[in-house]
Amino acid sequence: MITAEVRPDLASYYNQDCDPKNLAPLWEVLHTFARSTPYSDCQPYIWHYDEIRDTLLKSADLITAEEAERRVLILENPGMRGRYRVTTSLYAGLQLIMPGEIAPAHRHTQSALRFIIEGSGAYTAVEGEKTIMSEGDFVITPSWTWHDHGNETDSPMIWLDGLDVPLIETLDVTFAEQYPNKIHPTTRPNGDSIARYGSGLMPVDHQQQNGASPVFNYPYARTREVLEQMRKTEEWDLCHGLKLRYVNPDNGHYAMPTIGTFMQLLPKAYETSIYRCTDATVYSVVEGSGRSVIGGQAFEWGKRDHFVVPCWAPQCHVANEDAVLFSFSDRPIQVGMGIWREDRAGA
Ligand code: 1HN
Repeated sequence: MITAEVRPDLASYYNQDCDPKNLAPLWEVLHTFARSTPYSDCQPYIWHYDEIRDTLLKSADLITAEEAERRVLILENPGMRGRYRVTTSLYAGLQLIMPGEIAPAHRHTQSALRFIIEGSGAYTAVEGEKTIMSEGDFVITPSWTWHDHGNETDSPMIWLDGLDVPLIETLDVTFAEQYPNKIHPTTRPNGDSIARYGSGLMPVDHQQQNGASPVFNYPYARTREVLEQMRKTEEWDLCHGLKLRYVNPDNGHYAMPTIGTFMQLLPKAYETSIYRCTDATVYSVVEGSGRSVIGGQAFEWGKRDHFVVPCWAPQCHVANEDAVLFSFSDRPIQVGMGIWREDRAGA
């Protein structure tokens, strides 16, 4: 690397010729763009649910869901504190909604997922259809769709929010709008979208809308049944155990254009082979417990814990008992751009 420190002629060229004209020499920084392997500020990390649950519940004594608009504690990656993100391109948070509360209707260009962590019976409404949510359900609110949440039960409800906030910020395409009323009117019966689009059928003249799935709740009961049925054939993947991706029935792609979501089963004592991929991934433990080694660091996990695997960090997992893991990443973007890579090492 040529540096201005040992070349005073270059230093004065940079400062006096280039800098006033908003010009900068590529040769000083080319090595940071042209790397042989990825660099990331994102660090492997785990949030143990039993250590953060009380902190989240305490927020309800301090602020209402309506005051907060969304009462969420952001899972901030320790390598990117103050940048409101869990990986370089994605945001994650845990949202709390107490009995009787409403999180008012709005819409934005960011795409969002909810993955239900604790409680059942609260609803998310998307574009006039309500869905009642239960633990393990995966719910989407596609870009620019009106959505509100409400809890008409008598117990708190907590879910994981995953959004492409940092990605949309990078592109500068952040738009948002408040709905004039707290709640968007309900125009379709509960269960309408999954019946129409999520049952291996589709209205004959249905036209694809915006690249997101027309199914907006993928209930855990169905997902779990699929895993249980598939385990009977004992066809385990060496790196993943049994791993499924959530799919948009319109086009066979991911449920949303920017965020890929997955559910996997690791049977008791299963030890995955070392694996790495370029999409930094957030995991949510749905059932069971186990241990992962991520970028050389060991993490013990149990139900409702959340952990992050950075881009290209080697990962392997062992289940102490049958374990089910939900995960999400920006894989659809990387695949669409033709830059996604994986390395299955020996497997
Ligand atoms: C949002 O709209 C929700 O609708 C949650 O529940 C988290 C984080 C950033 C921007 C919008 C929600 C969000 C968000």
